[in-house]
Amino acid sequence: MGFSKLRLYSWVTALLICLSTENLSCNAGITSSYIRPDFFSSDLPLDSPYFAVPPGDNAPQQVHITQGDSDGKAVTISWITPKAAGSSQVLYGTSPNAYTQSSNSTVSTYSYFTYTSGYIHHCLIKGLQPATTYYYKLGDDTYSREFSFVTPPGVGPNVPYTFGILGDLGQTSDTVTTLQHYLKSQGQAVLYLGDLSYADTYIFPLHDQRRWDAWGNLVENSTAYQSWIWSAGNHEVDTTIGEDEPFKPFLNRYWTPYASSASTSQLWYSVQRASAYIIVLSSYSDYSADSPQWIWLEKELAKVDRTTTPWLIVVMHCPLYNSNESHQGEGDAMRALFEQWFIQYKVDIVLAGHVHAYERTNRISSVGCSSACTPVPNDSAPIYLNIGDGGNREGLSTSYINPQPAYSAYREASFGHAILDIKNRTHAFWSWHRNQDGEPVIGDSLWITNRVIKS
Ligand SMILES: *[C@@H]1O[C@H](CO)[C@@H](O)[C@H](O)[C@H]1NC(C)=O
Ligand SMILES: *[C@@H]1O[C@H](CO)[C@@H](O)[C@H](O)[C@H]1NC(C)=O
Ligand SMILES: *[C@@H]1O[C@H](CO)[C@@H](O)[C@H](O)[C@H]1NC(C)=O
Ligand SMILES: *[C@@H]1O[C@H](CO)[C@@H](O)[C@H](O)[C@H]1NC(C)=O
Ligand SMILES: CC(=O)N[C@H]1CO[C@H](CO)[C@@H](O)[C@@H]1O
Repeated sequence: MGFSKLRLYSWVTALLICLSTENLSCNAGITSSYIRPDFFSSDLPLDSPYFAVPPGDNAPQQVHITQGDSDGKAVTISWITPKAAGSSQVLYGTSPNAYTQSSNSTVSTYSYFTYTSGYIHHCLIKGLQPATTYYYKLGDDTYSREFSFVTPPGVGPNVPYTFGILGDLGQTSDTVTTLQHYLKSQGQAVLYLGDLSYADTYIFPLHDQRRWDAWGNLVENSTAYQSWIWSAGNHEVDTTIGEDEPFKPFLNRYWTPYASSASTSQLWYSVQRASAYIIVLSSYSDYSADSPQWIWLEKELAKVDRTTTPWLIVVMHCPLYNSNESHQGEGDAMRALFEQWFIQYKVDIVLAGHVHAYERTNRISSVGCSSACTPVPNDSAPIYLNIGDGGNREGLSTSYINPQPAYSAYREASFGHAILDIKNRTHAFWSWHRNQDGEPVIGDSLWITNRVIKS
């Protein structure tokens, strides 16, 4: 795109943002005046081989799985058939080609302006054995496809587990690099930090829903084989003039096991996986005092038993701390409400995306001081990790606050992904991998010691 077209694009996008009922700020209800700078990496074209659909007229595509209950004995398998509902069955079992069990899916579609989605299938499979490989088959006799996944080990204090951390992926050539590096890692499940397809950045057609389908196919090499634990970002809000139902495409396409953690919304929930207790929050839903999300989180934090799940991890889209000029201060409202709880309950790490760069803070707190205060070291506080660098079309956030604030331990405006390798109840190894290097090269790393269980 030429310079003047880019300017026009930015201007029209900004106008649409102002007109939409939701806003890009993390302060639910207040519109951010932030307008992105004039540089973008382009999305791959819709006919890119990375978005190719499987052969067969109505073959299942965009296959993805996620945890289906609170402790990993269930999985939800989702897929889309483009032309007809077709078979709603998942055949599965513990040996390839010997499918001893079956389960049926729900099927639905949604419309967005003139776009109508394919047939979206969600199939909840319960009663799975821990640490077991399951093979599954979708489709009918003519167009069937087979995949497999490994269930997590049973929940317990000393269970090692490796999480991949990805955020703000989009669908550019940088996205492909991030994914291909992640696929070579030892990650067993993904904690996804929000902002998936960036379909909402399109104006012709407005919020181009074909980009959701393209994205579903792009990430299938990972999402069909391991659970991605989803959180929603500002690009999932997806409202614009004439389409005012917030999160419509996301909620139709990506299920979460919210009911099993007594949540009333698909957008915030918790799961236990191995030795980790993961709390997912929604930066773009109401979280003000006494809102449903606030009430749920207050109860949820009190439920966590660190002798069973020593690792307490909070996932959200908008960071509570970052020293980046991009999106400055957007996390302040949530920080004012939740930071004291995170310290009280000794949350180990808080993961966020949104700012297109990598940053790791020291353990610090701003509790009890006004907005312009300097955070102080606090051993009970979480480390705040910002991994919004999956590679989307909006490019990197490169302008930092200088000098680097004392709370910021490491920051770099490069695309990449991170790995959280939980070794046992006391130690986890954190590593961040920038795209310019091969996957085994570590850009930043740290041994993280558990905040509660010390030996
Ligand atoms: C599940 O789907 C299969 C194949 O479409 C069908 O034969 C069966 O009746 C369905 N079972 C239930 C309980 O709906
Ligand atoms: C996914 O796997 C297929 C088959 O190996 C490959 O052709 C495709 O490029 C892969 N996609 C990505 C994003 O790496
Ligand atoms: C950490 O922060 C909490 C909450 O404000 C406070 O009660 C505690 O005293 C602080 N601890 C240290 C070591 O500063
Ligand atoms: C946990 O793993 C770390 C790193 O391998 C090791 O130093 C530590 O002794 C282990 N702790 C326990 C309780 O097993
Ligand atoms: C989003 C965010 O947390 N931005 C912060 C950037 O850093 C300044 C101070 O250095 C904070 O005031 C902002 O809140």
